[in-house]
Amino acid sequence: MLRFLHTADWQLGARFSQFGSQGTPLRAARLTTLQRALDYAQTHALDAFLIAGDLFEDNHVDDSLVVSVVDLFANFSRVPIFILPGNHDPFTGPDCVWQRKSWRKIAPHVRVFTEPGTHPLSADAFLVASPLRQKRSMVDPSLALVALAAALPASAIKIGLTHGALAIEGKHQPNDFPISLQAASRAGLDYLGVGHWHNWLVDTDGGRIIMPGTPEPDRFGHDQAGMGALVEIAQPGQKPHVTAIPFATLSWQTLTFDLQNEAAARAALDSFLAAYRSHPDKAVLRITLTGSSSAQHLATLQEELSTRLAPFLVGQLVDDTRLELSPVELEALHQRHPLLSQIFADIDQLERFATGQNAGSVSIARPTDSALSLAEAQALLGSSRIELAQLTRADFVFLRQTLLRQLQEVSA
Ligand SMILES: [Mn+2]
Repeated sequence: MLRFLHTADWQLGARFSQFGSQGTPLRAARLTTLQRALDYAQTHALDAFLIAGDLFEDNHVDDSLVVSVVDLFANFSRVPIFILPGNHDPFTGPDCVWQRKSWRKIAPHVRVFTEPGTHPLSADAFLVASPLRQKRSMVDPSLALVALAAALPASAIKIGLTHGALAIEGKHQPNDFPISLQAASRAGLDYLGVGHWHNWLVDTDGGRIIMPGTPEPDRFGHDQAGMGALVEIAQPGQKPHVTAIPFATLSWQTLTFDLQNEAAARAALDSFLAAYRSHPDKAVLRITLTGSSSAQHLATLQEELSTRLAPFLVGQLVDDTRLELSPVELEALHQRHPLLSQIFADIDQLERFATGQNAGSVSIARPTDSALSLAEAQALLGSSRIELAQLTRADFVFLRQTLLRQLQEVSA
């Protein structure tokens, strides 16, 4: 029985610059998670720990990080560790991260594949690896495994390791190392461990090509990230038994707060925040505000939410709301900006012509504002080469919001 842990896409040294100073704990979490996964492999006496590319964010990461990683590997001397350069950290030559001085004192149980190669995993199992040596390529990196696997004894369990995009129609770029969906069976491999995409993906080539995703989530919306693949293979030709092992340190969670129904949004917010109150130092939270609101109400709400998010490791507030004028503001617009009021009436009329719908609650114009005739509308749009029928409701919502925001900026 061969048992190993397949991981990928650690991207140590990722900057998270969009989070400012909050990026520091996000970076640190990735090392903590690596330590946890190595500890798991050693505690369970696994035959190997595989890193299928992108251990590092890029070839320019701090030297102190490389030293930390080399030291960390040295602490887990009872599990053989195999590392493959990926597209983030390709083995490109003298300037790459794999050529730093620190690697010269790497422990003997750690191997970095700087070129395609073979390594025994047990008496009857072998690893064949095809590292990346550039950032982009149209060539399938698993092709190099065919000859390597063919040279192995027929009775051996054969494990492949490489990095790239699975060549799923419409889901990959042709220059992103496209890996054939039959790459494992084509090379006669029992298992092909790949890395690149950050979500768990295990149903390719009859369950023999596995993409475990990143063991530590690095963005919102990756709900299938945070795991490593525990792989058990009883004998050659037998389907691998794969178990997802959760390793993530941090939990990335999002909530949409819809101002159209603030009571319901507040109830959802309460339970959302309550779920992470016991471990606020592990929570990376994003709240997206949607719906429409007056500028004043929005400012008050943003202040309140910022306070409520403050106890968490990362609390991000995204404003996706639309501006709404109060009756007083609306009256002021009509009084002080009659021309603008007329423009809003024309927009309403255009929307009726284009979509057959009335503007409804978003209407800003006065009913008394005279509106365009169909002939005038067509003449106006015709000179800009716009087809009336091509305009959608979203176009009109965007148009009104753009005008209102500019008006707010001018009058602020
Ligand atoms: Mn990658």
